[in-house]
Amino acid sequence: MKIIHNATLVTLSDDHDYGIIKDAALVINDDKIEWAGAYRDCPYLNNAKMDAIITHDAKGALITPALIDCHTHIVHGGDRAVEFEMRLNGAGYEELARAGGGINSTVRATRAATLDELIAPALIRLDHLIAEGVCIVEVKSGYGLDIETECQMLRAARALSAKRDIMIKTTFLGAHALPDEYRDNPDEYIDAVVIPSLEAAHAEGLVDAVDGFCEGIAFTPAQIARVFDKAKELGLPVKLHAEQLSHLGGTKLAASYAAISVDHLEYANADDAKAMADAGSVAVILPGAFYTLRETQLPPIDAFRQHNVPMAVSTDCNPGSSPMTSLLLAMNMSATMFRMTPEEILRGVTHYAAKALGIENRGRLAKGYVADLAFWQIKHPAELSYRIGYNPLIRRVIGGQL
Ligand code: DI6
Ligand code: FE
Repeated sequence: MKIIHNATLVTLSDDHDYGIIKDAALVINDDKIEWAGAYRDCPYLNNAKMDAIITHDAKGALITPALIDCHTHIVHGGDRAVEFEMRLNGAGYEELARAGGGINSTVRATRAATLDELIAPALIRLDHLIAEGVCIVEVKSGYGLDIETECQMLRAARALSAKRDIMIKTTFLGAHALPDEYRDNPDEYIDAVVIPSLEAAHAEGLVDAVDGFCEGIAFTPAQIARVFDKAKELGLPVKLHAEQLSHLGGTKLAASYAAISVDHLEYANADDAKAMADAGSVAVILPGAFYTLRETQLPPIDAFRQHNVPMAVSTDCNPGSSPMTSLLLAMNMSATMFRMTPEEILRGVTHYAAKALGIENRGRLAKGYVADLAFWQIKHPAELSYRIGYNPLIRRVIGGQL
């Protein structure tokens, strides 16, 4: 057993005021939290077996559950910085597409990369997240768009967890975009590539969940439904990029498959929020893409509140619409741009992010939860959303390993 003392705990176990406990003690047994409460009430302190207890002075740190980034595309080849500059110099979208730009340039770079060439840059991005106290990162495929490269992306994602102290959750996103070779045949692409890739990746044990991009520039609800049917057949949970750029009905489709999350949602409405509430889906809010695309349609945060839809917040780290590797910045953006409260946001990068990944026992400081912790040099948890470009992390503790 270990006892952490001289700390303020942000337990998130209470429904109000973050479940803050001042002058607290946190008791850890193996990798799990055994007890969290006021130091003076700690039943383990005057224990006869005190010798077997290791105490750790947190020196006044504020401790939250470690953070969780529940929607990323950190594995991919290349980047789109030059394209970014060309756009700012006035190049049009079509001009760039003809010059091989956009998502298909990332697909080409990803296909050309070896496994190690996918892992190395992803590790750099991952290290930025880890430096901010992140303990779980979800990683999607979706830049391979052929059977071998979709699997290769997921292998690269899984390999990250052998190189860092991090849990990686892998999501199959074969229905992300239409590759050049299927330009006019989205249905054929679903049959010939997406479904067989999903089967192959699943057979290799590479898939924790199945995602899609339901959008005018991507796939229709009917096409996504075919992918979801296969996911269901394989016993895999689903999630969806929906209503990001327009209202196409992806949210209701996802809800009808009991999606664990629906993500983006700028163009979602109160009906969609209701459907998500009934299905138990988490709304994943992605301010990085909103910011990068200079979107003006705000996600319906009030409707999510009214219907008690849990909200998560994530980076959506990807080379096109959200080249962002800071979850703390995503937190700040969610407050300033979407008027989410710092408390909603902190819950959104901890236990609701876990829920968006189908994980039950993480993201709170309470008995039975895994002891994944972030120690911060701050006085109040609102500071995590308040500051811009500032990282007060002192240390991360994974699985109770002090
Ligand atoms: N939504 C997005 O904004 C990105 N993917 C998605 O599903 C775009 C990805 C890219 O441009 O590379
Ligand atoms: Fe995304």
